Amino acid sequence: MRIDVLTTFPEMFAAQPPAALAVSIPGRASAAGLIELVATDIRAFSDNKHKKTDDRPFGGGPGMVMMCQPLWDAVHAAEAQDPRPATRILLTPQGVPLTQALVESLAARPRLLLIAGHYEGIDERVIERLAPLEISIGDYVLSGGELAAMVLIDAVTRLQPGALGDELSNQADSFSPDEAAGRRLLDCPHYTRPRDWMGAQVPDILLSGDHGKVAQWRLAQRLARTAERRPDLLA
Ligand code: 9D3
Repeated sequence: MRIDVLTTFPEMFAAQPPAALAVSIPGRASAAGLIELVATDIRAFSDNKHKKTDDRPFGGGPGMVMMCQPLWDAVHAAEAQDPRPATRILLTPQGVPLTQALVESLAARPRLLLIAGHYEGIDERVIERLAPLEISIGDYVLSGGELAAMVLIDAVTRLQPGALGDELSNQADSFSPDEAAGRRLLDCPHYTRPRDWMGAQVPDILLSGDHGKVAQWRLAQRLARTAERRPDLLA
């Protein structure tokens, strides 16, 4: 999969791959050539002699607004570099929430083109013409879309065929009935040696050697935790 990132802070993606994606599963996937990450500097496409990419908002108010032209030209220049059709994505607090279901859909595409902004906003007319999928990574305020883009890249990268190493089995073959039914549950608690740590014990069932009982207990733990912490996932 090819992933383009369009940004006015290309230095965040200058390292190949960026530090946050150079280790663990994304690091291995990069080394194996499963994802190809290409950063494009939107500023390089400014027609303006000062390489300006933003301007003051019509109607007044604080902050600056990204202009249409540099972003429009950057998108088309990036898309022309490769014949695979790109799924355009704008990272924005106004987007649909990123979920694992959406990640799975995006992971199956040949090419993603991610647009990250550092502005109060982007001129609505270029968003309308580019018609990107608009995605948010949650209800909190970031300084820009670049870290959100890296979160999305991490999530889709680990789903590329071959990205999960031996130490992490793909869970597709061990879905619980609830997951098979499309309900996503929180994980169960985990324990390792020693059996007694500062007087705290490992639950007896995990030491019983009864794999059926262990599986039952884990599913019950997952359902209880999900009901307690994330009732929205069961609704
Ligand atoms: C003054 C209104 N602000 C909205 C709360 C404007 C604004 C804040 C932060 C505009 C852009 C940003 C930068 N954030 C992102 O680009 C962003 C983001 C986020 O802040 N939270 C969750 N997901 C995302 S995806 C991109």
